Amino acid sequence: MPTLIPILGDQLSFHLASLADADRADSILLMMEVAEEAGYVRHHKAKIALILSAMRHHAAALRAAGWQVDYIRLDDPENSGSFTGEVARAIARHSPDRIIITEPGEWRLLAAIEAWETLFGIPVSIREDSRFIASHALFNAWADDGRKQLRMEYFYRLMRRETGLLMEGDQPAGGQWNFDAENRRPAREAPVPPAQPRHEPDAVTREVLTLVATRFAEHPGSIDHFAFAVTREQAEAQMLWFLNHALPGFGDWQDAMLTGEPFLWHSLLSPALNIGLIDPLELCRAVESAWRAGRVPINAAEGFIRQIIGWREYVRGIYWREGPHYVERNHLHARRPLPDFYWTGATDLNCLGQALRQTLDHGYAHHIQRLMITGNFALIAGIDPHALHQWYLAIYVDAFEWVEAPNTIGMSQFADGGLLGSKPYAAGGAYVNRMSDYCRDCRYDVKQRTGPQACPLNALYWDFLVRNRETIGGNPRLAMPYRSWDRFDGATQNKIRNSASAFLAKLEGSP
Ligand code: FAD
Ligand code: DLZ
Repeated sequence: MPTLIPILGDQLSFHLASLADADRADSILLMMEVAEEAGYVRHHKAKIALILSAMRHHAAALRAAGWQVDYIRLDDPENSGSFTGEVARAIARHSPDRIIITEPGEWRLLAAIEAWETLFGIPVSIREDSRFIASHALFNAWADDGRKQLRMEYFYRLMRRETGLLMEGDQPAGGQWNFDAENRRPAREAPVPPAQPRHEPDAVTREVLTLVATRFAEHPGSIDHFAFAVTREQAEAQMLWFLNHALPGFGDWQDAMLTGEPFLWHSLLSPALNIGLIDPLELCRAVESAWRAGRVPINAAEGFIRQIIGWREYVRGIYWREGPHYVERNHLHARRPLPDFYWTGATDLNCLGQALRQTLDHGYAHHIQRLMITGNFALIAGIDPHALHQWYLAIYVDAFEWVEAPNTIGMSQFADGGLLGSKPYAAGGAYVNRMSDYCRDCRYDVKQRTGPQACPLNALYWDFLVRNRETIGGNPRLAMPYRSWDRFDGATQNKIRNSASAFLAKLEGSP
């Protein structure tokens, strides 16, 4: 009797733990397009298209490599619509004597898979996902090692030592662990960014795009510009393009935001990494080689490698360590509903409009847009972090809960009370004006604090600090802004708070 090996839509790699010792002649690989996965949050059309197209291409590659693949298409008339339903049908077809699966990327699915053994009466082995550098045991050993705080920087140094990346013996290459101080140059100094390559849809992708356009017409976002890498070859081409054209400027300009430039010096590799088309370590080794060959500066190579072996591995460790209820945390008791304009882009704050409209157009925004535009607005406006988490999970093509939730709940909304960040990433208009050209074409004046022309972020920022003083007022990293607030006279303080209240009252009825 064969072994049934389900392969999920973000497990599109030949190097899966569940395949490591599998016998091609005696294994059935089950790949399932199911409506439940498109609907547990209302995913952006481009995200559904990316996953279905990449799954179809991967199934063909697996077959070409000699694997037996049982592939369930979304429009198969018998499709039950869920992983559990499809595994039940596959068991009836193949009578396997066991199931082996690589762990999924979400608590929700892990719970469903853990129920299969009892439900189906055959052994189910769930294997740890070996596509990550840090195992659960390694992360937990680090976290449990008598630390008061789980700071990414220290975890990152461990990852550098574990991988040997950018190391000279036991010392960091270039004499420093972190070159961030040389990064983050403001947008107004930025040269013209390199043009991203397009991976033109082939017949498989075009068929998926038609399916998505009809079946998921009500879902947010556009697929008109769809050009993501959906095969390993395209992902490798994207990686090569990045190494040659964007990586040299990545360090300097990683925080810059420019009107009409959604991608700038970013790699757009998160979808390929997260669904398994590219191996993170292979990518980091290629980046290191580019630095060692003198093709890119150290601040670019180190800055990029830190995002992958530092942040990416670290947020995953936090997600699994903190448990399924992490996504419900709400340290600041923020309760305001998510404004409708997050789904439409229809807002007259130009910074938000720019970030939201490119998100709807592409399913993509870069890190600082996610953190300091859409995330910052939600934070200072007191938006319910769980609603925001569901939005991020739905709207970005690279969003899977293990990576999205700690970034949203923790880094961006401080809803976990400071597990990921030592202070909330809250900012007024001055930050946006320094790091972007968005304020130039905005109907609001970034220099004004109150009044009808004033940038709403300014009053909201102060209002956020005052509203949450009881919870975060003792944070030493916020001592300076609280001192500044206390120096305003009473009339100014009132004006600021009234401006914020008036804006927030209108927001309830947005757009
Ligand atoms: P680049 O700027 O080229 O960076 C290179 C790579 O580093 C990325 O591909 C990614 O794999 C990794 N990386 C960078 N920052 C982070 C980070 N903070 N956490 C994890 N990996 C990181 N990333 C996701 O992959 N999926 C998500 O669902 C996601 N949600 C986010 C939500 C919020 C609120 C915030 C603030 C960040 C989120 N990120 C998420 C992190 C980051 O914004 C994206 O990884 C990045 O924008 C992807 O674009 P890129 O590949 O062009 O990245
Ligand atoms: C996100 C997604 C979507 C939209 N559709 C499918 C699908 O039809 N089949 C599939 O195997 N996976 C899909 N996925 C990805 C899963 O939701 C993913 O495996 C989980 O989010 C766990 O990370």
